[in-house]
Amino acid sequence: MRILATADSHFGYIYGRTAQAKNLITQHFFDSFENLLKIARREKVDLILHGGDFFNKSKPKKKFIAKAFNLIARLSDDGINFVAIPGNHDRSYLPDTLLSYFRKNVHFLNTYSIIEMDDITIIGFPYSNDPVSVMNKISRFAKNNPSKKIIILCHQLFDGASFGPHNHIFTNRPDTLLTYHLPSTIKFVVSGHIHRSQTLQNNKVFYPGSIGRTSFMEIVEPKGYLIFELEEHFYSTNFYEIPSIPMEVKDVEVHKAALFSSELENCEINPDVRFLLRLIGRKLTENEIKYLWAKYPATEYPLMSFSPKKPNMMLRNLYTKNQSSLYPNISYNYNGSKNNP
Ligand SMILES: [Mn+2]
Repeated sequence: MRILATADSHFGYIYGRTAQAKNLITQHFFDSFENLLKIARREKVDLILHGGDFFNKSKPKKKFIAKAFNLIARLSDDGINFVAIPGNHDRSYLPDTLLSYFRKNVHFLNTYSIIEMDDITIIGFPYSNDPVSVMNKISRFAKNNPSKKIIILCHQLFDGASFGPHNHIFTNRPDTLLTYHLPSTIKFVVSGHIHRSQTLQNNKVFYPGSIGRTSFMEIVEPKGYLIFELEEHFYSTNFYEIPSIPMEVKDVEVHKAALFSSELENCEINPDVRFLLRLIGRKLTENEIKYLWAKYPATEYPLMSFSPKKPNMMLRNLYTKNQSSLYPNISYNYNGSKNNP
């Protein structure tokens, strides 16, 4: 069996300073997803798993719902199964309008659900504030059904997950799931939530990552999807990169009254990427903020943003040095893991 795993499509995500820019970014997420579906057909996958944050907001516009569903409905016609669960951005619930577009082979799971497909059992559940209880429930099911090959689909934080340019690691938190919370007999977990693709806990947990960058914290991350090959007694996985809109971050140290002077004059802004100009070192004045907006008009720099946006804020340097050159074309593979039953 072949499975394509994806997550965090954030349909309806908006960014940009002009209507045109906003459309471009929103459309990028739909295009990336459509690209994944093409790949699913080409690679003849049997099943697509979506780990949540399907939409960017819990009450998405009708046009976004229709657009997303139309893409998925065609898959069903091609005989590819699709299973999705809601994430925290979906407020653990996918809109009823979406569910009402019923199709065979398409499963939007708004509650804890068990789906049998060929010889595997998919257990999916919406983003939960108490994932340990849900895992206990799955453990009981696994114990009573020792021969079932269980795959868990969820949208949770797993201990050891990393994100951001400084590789912040989530650990020792009450809301992170640890290896011992997982039923020992499961095959693996596919989860949304962390936008950086990674594998954790001895190849038991996989984050496919988001299909496009939402936050500048994702600047260094390649975006893509995972393909799992399930054999009788083992599985293997690979991460494949898809194109995404590049980001650049430029830091300008603001000294006393230096903002209007040459420092900004020498600062090259690339209008074709999502560009973040960070003014660090001291608070900005109202006039300086006005000056910046005037110096970089939205029509010329539609994908540019500043921080801080408020004059009374002061910025620390969040990024490693030379961040503007940090858009590496990283591609990496997960080694297939032997998972003997
Ligand atoms: Mn997300």
